[in-house]
Amino acid sequence: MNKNMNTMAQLDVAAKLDEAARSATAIEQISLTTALSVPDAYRVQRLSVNLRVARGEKPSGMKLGLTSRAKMAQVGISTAVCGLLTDAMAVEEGHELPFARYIHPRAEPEIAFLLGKSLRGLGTIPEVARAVEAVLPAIEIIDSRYRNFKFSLADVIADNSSSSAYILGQPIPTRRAIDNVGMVLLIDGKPAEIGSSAAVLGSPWRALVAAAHFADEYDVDLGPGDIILSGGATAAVGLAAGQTVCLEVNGFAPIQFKVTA
Ligand code: 0L1
Ligand code: MG
Repeated sequence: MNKNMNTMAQLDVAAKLDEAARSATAIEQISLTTALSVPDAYRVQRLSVNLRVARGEKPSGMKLGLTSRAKMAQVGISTAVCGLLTDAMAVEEGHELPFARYIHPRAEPEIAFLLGKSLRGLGTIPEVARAVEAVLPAIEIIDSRYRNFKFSLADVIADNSSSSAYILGQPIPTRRAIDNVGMVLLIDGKPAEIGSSAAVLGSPWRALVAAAHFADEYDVDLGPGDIILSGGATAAVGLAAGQTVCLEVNGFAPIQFKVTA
């Protein structure tokens, strides 16, 4: 095994993960053959997103991952992570999600933030709250590029924390309480996961503070118009073609989309 990854090796892994996502083809975990540290993995993540940006995608924010116990237990990792979003990952509410574009997509219920100001240098809930223009319900579609959805902490970070798509609901002003709102993810009209936003680090606002810290640590510009996904409040649900997926969050309009072949 290599001890440290040089830039060429990081680029090589980034290209491999990028191609796996583009071709919807699962690959072997990187950490099975290469010593991948967490800092290396965040560098690979950035390099793989740079490849998307070079193809014309625009950065659109950050997702927090593994911010609830249900999510941590589902994948056996108990450290919060972040990933980078681009505009190509945004799916319009009510539109279709083509299953063939993904390897083994899963949906999870989230609270999202729309930023009105930069998050850089902010460190407390009152500070980050002042940077938020609106809160929104959101469904994140995660899709690990690794076979069987199995990975180590560094593997999943390198894979942009399984980022693949997100669907946003209607924004509402931030004065609406979001600390403990009920969330139900329905598949074909039947509840598949039921939870509360409080499962996300005790409050999604804490996930926003974590996003500000990640942005400072990994030098990510997050500002007006960017979206922050706070993390799944429940375990993620595996999707199949033909399903209709709906998220109901107390106090918000529901979000729905259909999974097509
Ligand atoms: O959004 C998430 O919590 C996903 C983080 C990566 C782990 C996973 O793919 O479930
Ligand atoms: Mg998520």
